[in-house]
Amino acid sequence: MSFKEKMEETGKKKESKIVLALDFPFRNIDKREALLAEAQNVLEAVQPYVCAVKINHHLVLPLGTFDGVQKLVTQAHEKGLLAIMDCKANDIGATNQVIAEYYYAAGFDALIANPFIGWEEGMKPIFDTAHKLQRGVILLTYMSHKGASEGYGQTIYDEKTGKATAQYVSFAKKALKWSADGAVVGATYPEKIREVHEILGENVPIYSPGIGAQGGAAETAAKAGACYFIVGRHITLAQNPREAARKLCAAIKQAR
Ligand code: BMP
Repeated sequence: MSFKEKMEETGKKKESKIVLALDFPFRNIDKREALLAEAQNVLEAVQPYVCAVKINHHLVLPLGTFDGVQKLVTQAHEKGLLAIMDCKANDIGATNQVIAEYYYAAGFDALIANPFIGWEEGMKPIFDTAHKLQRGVILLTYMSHKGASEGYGQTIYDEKTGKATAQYVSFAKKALKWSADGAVVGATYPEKIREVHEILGENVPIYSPGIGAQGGAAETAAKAGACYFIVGRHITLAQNPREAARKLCAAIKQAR
């Protein structure tokens, strides 16, 4: 079963489309054990209301991939959740391959990569590694932050047609061509979600971050065509993470 299919199945089983971004602010490095315990507690508390967990440098750097992070991946799997590594792979293919091999070896079901590097000797080794191990690749398409327009929104010339097009439109077409398992489009740009969704249809699901702390709204993103909702600080830094996740899960269900 592909990662895309596993996400569909897990989303239905858990009745949630939320991907928990398990992110926390910087802590003194002698507080790493407490950080791991906090991450484990939040994951345990919110697991009924999410379908996957996404881990970023916030935990990989202090906890280590094959130490604390692998414990969290195992915990997620035991609770029936999938685990996504948000490494935004962005290097030459040979390096990307090693990055992918380590994260998949740690148990991650998918990783996020930057299509800017192109296919040959860039993205291809990641997809080859993912296919061999039956894991997923999710591609950045239009990021959620303010400066996203400078890169993802820039005008480029399409190699084949010679016509001007937007960078994110080209990335969305590549996500389709390369059969990516997902495309990341910020919830802060619902009009971009709509446009990318028109290109991708139901073939490549849209993962939308930027909800809450960055000002985006899950309901608006859902109506524009987002399929999964990546949510971090709105849940992890809430007074009651479980309640924050429960409420958001219900709001998304209603919007969809
Ligand atoms: P938060 O909900 O706390 O803003 O966290 C969003 C998470 O998604 C962070 O881990 C961030 O690095 C990631 N992310 C994002 O915010 N925007 C993007 O365009 C792509 C991301 O991976």
